Amino acid sequence: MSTLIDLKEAVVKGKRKIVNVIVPELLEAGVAAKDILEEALIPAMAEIGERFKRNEVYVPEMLVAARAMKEGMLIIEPHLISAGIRPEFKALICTVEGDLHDIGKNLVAIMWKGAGFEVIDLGVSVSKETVLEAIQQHQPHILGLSALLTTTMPAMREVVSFLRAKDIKVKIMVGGAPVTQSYAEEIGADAYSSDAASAVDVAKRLLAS
Ligand code: B12
Repeated sequence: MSTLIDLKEAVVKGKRKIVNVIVPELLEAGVAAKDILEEALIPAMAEIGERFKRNEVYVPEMLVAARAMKEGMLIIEPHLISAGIRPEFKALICTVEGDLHDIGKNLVAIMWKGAGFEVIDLGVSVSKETVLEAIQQHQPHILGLSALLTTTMPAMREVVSFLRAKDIKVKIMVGGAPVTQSYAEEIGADAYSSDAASAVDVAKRLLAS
């Protein structure tokens, strides 16, 4: 009989076939979906995030781990919903208008999901008007904006000032290879993070403040 430790290990190693076997096995044995999430899936993503920060693993390892986590999540999601477990925080994320890069944004979305956030991903090349509509519809606590091109960084600034002008209270976090802490401050974003692993810590700190 597999354990939560085996599941965590399988996610860290990105072994999604094993995850697809262990998760139903644990549910069958009466382990609560909440425990599977909080004691195996989330710690696995936290661990891979730490390893990434220490340069022990790189983006490909993070992606396979994330995919394994996602498959585990898919299996437990209906159980979490029927148990009435609601994520503590809701996040909205997208790549800004004109920019089609989504690998980094997807990683941040996955790490946020891994940390237990509900994440609504609006995709790539998203206009400020679409962001506003989505905020009004979903009422997220945090908005993540990604830009990979120096030519699309101004679109990031536009989203921030557009939302501020409309007095939208959402916390805004920005990232992407050309984006920096000082750029985030300059455009009035609430936070910046250089990678998906620290995006979790930074978001949690921001939401606690
Ligand atoms: C893959 C790629 C593409 C793919 C994108 C596929 C996809 N589905 O994303 C394709 C082929 C489509 C592409 C197209 C183009 N690309 Co391109 N692309 C890249 C490449 C090689 C990798 C980007 C990547 O995925 N990195 C890996 C991820 C994991 O890293 P990341 O995105 O930085 O994300 C991390 C952090 O930045 C952060 N992060 C990211 N987003 C967010 C958001 C938040 C909220 C937070 C907190 C953190 C965060 O966390 C992530 C994970 O740790 C880069 C080169 C490079 N090494 O960066 C060029 C690069 C970004 N591309 C570039 C260019 C020029 C283009 C094109 C204009 C090329 C062309 N002439 O057509 C087009 C533009 C298309 C468009 N309109 O967007 C340039 C940009 C130059 C510049 N300074 O503006 C780069 C730097 C290549 C280069 N050296 O010239 N590209």
